[in-house]
Amino acid sequence: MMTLYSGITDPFSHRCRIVLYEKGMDFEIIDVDLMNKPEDLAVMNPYNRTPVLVERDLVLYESNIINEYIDERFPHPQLMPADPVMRARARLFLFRFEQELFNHVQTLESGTQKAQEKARLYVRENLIQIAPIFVKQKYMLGEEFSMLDVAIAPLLWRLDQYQIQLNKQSAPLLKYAERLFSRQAFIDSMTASEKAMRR
Ligand SMILES: N[C@@H](CCC(=O)N[C@@H](CS)C(=O)NCC(=O)O)C(=O)O
Repeated sequence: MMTLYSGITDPFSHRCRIVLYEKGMDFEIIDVDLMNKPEDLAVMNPYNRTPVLVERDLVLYESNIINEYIDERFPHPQLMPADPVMRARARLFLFRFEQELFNHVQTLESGTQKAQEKARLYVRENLIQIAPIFVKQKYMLGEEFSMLDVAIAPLLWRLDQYQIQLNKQSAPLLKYAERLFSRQAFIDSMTASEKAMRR
């Protein structure tokens, strides 16, 4: 059985929880308090961060790497595209999400006021840019839910918490976000602390 060491408010762990619930197989989640990390976290992950996935003698860290492993190990429903060209494009998108959005999470959560303000503006601009995608399609890659939707969902859930307000032109993105939040796997994936982030 897979065991996920998961931060209770950590957006990266949230991504892995979503995939585990989308797959509907057996797994165990160990809640990690990042203010009081268990000693073995640093043994499993040299960066001493969550999430970490353990399956027998396999120990993985980095949310996107964990998620691709789960997707390959339990192929239904498949979350990475089957076609190599589309899969390569999906990986490029995942990389861009990290660069333009998720690399700012730490600042948004614990940076100085000035750094937070700058990060908010940067993330906001990048989200506004992708909003038009959802005028024509339901999900990031088209009509099917995929790993890209998994990757971005925890950030969209935290917009209020990070005090990021989008403009009117971003309405299609907010509608898309509601579509993600209404999925059963997304609802099941949340910790009590995450549920309390949005009313
Ligand atoms: N790139 C990593 C980021 C993981 C990460 O930054 N985890 C944070 C939680 S928000 C963490 O464990 N921080 C604790 C620390 O750095 O002390 C991933 O995708 O898994």
